[in-house]
Amino acid sequence: MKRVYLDNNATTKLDPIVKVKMQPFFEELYGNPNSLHQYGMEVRPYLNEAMGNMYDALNAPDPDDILITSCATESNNTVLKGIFFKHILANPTKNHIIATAVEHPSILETLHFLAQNGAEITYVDVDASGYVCAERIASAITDKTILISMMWANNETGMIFPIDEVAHIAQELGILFHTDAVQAIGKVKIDLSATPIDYLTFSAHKFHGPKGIGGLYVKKGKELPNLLHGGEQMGGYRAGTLNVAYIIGMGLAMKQSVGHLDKMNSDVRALRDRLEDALALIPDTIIVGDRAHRTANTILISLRGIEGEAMLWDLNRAGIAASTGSACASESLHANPVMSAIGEDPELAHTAIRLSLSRFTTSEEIDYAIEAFTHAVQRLRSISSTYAYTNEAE
Ligand code: C6P
Repeated sequence: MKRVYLDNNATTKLDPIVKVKMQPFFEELYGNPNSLHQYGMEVRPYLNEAMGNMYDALNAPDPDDILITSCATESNNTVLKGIFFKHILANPTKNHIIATAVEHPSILETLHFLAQNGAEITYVDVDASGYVCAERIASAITDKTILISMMWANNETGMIFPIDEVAHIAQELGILFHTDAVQAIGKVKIDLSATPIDYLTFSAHKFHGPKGIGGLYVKKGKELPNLLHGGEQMGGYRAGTLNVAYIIGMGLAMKQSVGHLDKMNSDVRALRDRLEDALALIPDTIIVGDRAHRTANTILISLRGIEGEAMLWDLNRAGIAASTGSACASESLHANPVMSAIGEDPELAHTAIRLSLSRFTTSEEIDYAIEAFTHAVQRLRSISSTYAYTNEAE
């Protein structure tokens, strides 16, 4: 059966050249980089190269830190809990955190936990297109605000948020600024020397690196308390033997992705637009967000009268991988939380399908996806009495 992978916001395939680069570190180059013998020492230049790739890709100034974590969820927990321990516990008069209402659960659930422990949180709503403007964030600031945490691009809608503007507002007011850039690497230009970001989260498997490795950029002077005690790795900040092969894979994957930024915004965008234009011709569909403000690979479409999960199953039978939204919420069959936050029509939240391409997606795959998607909608609508009834009534 033909298989087409259109769930690249959930995870991506490993770039073949990244796999080749990682291989020796599972075989002959297996030393612990903290060891003082040859086995340890011979690994270090490769680690330095990988870290250099990440600093270059993000244009991060040299004195700043990039901490290696196991995933973006860990990076997000680290920054929020670190700020709570370092700043809010020390000075409870500055206990206010601002985030958008559509952050990833690793932000939202950590904030709920911090709220139970004395932090005050404002969740800023998005508008009907899934966007939130800088003025809306600014109007939530109080003299108690210590941190603004705002994702760079939303994982479900692909909407790109005004990070540069908000980062400058935060800097001017002396407020810490964190961005979850998981869905932005390789899709939008990131320049940490120009945009005053204090903390930035990323995860290798979203840009064709391996799963189980991520990072947190920390600006010089904005250090957080130690996360894992018990060793000198990561400057003592996160003890534990480094995951050498994966760090090397992540470094090259980030270099490759950022190197393909133009391709993402030309070739991948053209494929996405062709798919979107074809799906928009299907009656009773809503595509969320102006595509000029979305990452070039993402479509979130709502199909009136069709349950998202039913559509997923039909697509899956045709070999197409899509999702109803965030993969980590897929085991609970509730409404798509981002669609709920966008509001208006409650049916939207149950009928959303996310399609996300990558630089490995081909034109033939898009042709096949258009055909299979259209066929699935026709089939499901033909058996849905609710849809038939609503249509007759109109
Ligand atoms: N979003 C999705 O289907 P991890 O799995 O920890 O490396 O990444 C978590 C994460 C954090 N922030 C954003 C914006 C994300 O999109 C994700 C992962 C996947 O949308 C899986 S839930």
